[in-house]
Amino acid sequence: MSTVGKSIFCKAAVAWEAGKELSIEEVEVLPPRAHEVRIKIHYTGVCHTDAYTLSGVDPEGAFPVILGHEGAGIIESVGEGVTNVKPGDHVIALYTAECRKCKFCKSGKTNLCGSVRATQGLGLMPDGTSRFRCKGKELLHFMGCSTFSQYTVVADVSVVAVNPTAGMDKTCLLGCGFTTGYGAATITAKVEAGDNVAIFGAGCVGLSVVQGAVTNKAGKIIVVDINNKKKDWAFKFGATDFVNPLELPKDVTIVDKLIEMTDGGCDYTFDCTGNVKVMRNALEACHKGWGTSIVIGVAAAGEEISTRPFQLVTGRNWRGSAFGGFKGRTQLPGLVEDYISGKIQIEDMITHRHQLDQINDAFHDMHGGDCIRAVVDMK
Ligand code: NAD
Ligand code: AHE
Ligand code: ZN
Repeated sequence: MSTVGKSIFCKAAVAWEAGKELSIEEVEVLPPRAHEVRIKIHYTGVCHTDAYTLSGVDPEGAFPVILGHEGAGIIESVGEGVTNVKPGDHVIALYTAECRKCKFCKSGKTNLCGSVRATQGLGLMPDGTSRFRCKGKELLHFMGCSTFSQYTVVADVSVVAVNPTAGMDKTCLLGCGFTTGYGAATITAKVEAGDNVAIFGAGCVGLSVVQGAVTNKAGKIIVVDINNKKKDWAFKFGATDFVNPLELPKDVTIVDKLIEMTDGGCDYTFDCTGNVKVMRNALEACHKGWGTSIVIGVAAAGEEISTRPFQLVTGRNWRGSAFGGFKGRTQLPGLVEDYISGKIQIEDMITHRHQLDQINDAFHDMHGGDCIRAVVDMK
């Protein structure tokens, strides 16, 4: 029996309030309206940002909500006016939309898109309403994706069709973690051959920066992490060095150490921790005159970054990167081809797998120190 134009009742992990475990519920997923699509989510990764918002420190965090923004699935139905995808397409949800019409999209200077960002931040579809109901209540959407539901509705500008031969348990990681890190190195920084780089934080994002640095033939690729278990992971993906800042002699800071290892400082550094003190160290470990530090990590409400202005006066640059600078609809299909051809490694980063009913275990894994990415089978 066709589900087109009707509500679908399915399972979803609902975050009723901040700081509480997710609750598996039956939810109603309304049909897509004009310029919207409904996706059957097959797999979703669990990103540090999902835990961040669930913890209650996200200024945009609002509840009750269906979290998740790293998902792959198949289009079930489309609303009026949708031309970029069709039922049956294998797709990746995009938390960074690409409308190709707004000032941002047309600027040629950024991958950020203004088309749906305001309502997305409020947890609503572009028309200001929600497609999710549960126990008589409306549930909010998250980052324009809500992949912790077996079915979700997203804007047509927030989805891209990709090669259907690629396993969706892998391509889901292209919805955030892998793409963010890889793009930060290859698109935002545009690391060049021989450049010395340092990556703070060896989670899925940081290790993907390592892969981007390897692709662009960086010189030293130094991974900095306070968890020694990340050392083998760093080398596995191509790091040349690993430093645990907690193990340095008392009178040597991580900034001193990196400057000494790179003859004056790094060409590029990347914060993949979300810790504002780490962000400062990453900036100050850059080479005088040209070094650039890229903030990728997401910091809690109220946090601010600081450094002596002299660090910038003397030529260091402080930049940020969202979704690795990738334009999702234009560039993700190519990244999926890179995965299929073996140019990029994704599955090696999947350390844990769960069924939807055990999705809370994926959050526990993340905090356990042994996890790069947990992938949840939503089917
Ligand atoms: P993760 O939790 O898997 O990895 C973080 C790593 O940082 C861990 O290995 C941890 O040991 C290490 N770490 C923590 N404190 C440290 C310190 N003081 N010094 C060095 N290392 C330290 O996280 P992830 O999923 O890889 O995400 C990394 C960050 O990037 C998060 O803040 C996440 O919210 C953010 N993020 C941003 C974007 C974006 O588009 N800007 C996209 C995805 C994730
Ligand atoms: N809501 C937070 C900001 C969160 C944030 O910075 N998100 C990143 C993506 S994290 C993916 O795991 C991002 O892309 N930001 C750009 C954007 O448009 O959201 C806050 O501080 O309000
Ligand atoms: Zn993410």
